Amino acid sequence: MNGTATPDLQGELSTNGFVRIPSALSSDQIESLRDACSTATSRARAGNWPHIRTLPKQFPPWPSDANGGIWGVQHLLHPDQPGNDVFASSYFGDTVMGPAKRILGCDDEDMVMELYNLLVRPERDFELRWHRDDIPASASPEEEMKRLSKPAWHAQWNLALFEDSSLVVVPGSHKRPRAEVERSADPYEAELPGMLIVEMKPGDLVFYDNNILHRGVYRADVERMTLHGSVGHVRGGNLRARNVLQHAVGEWVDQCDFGKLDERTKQRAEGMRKRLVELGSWNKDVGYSLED
Ligand SMILES: O=C(O)CCC(=O)C(=O)O
Repeated sequence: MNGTATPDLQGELSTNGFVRIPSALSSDQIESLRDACSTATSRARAGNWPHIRTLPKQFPPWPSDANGGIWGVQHLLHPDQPGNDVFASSYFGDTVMGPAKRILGCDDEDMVMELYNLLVRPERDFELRWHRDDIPASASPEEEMKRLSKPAWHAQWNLALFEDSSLVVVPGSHKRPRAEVERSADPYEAELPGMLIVEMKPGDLVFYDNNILHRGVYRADVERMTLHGSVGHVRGGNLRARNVLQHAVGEWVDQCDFGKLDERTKQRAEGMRKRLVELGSWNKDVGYSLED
């Protein structure tokens, strides 16, 4: 805390690599988002939505065949995604963008639309290996530090609609190279020194640095609907462009209809979309951050 009733989100995120905001959503918001997420997930499992995270692949690009099972539904803001207005309201509204602006230390005019996806219960138990989202495991300690000492220029979050203890992080690891024990560990090591299982209740919001050392551990018998988003700062430039555009958002972002948002949120959304399109026009052939 910073001495007032307002938590120091930026400070906590900077120290630990993640920060939790309990009960960010009202029960009405949880209910309406659960409905929209159930529809999106059922369509995806039935093979009616091609933008999915398929088992057992960890990183993009993912194939669009859902037969082997899925662990995520991509592109909630896509114009063809049913419920995209509910998702747009949750992405661009103050519940998430308020804390995101405090974390980035910026105003609406600096923010760039990025990704909004859904992480779901897989059809069979599945685990992600330890990773940083934008630094490959092969990086030397010097290469890790070079990247980690640059500003993040983004905020990334998980917004849980059911209890969720899938995300495991090593607090503070977003500021240092991997220790020898982390570097030489099995990629699926169940216990790393100091690791923490991020426990979330329905409606909890957790922001985390995407280059914190982390993994996901998912169970087929535990319901999961966790909205997974990121927002950029306009100064993030091509580093952020790679993170976002590797997910092919550029193919549809100009077709999103933000007409159902209230006027203030709509203006924010239009500005954020415009800045993403501009970023895309400067940063072609971004490639992929990590490979399976
Ligand atoms: O499931 C999660 O919360 C983490 C997902 C993750 O680590 C990733 O998408 O790279």
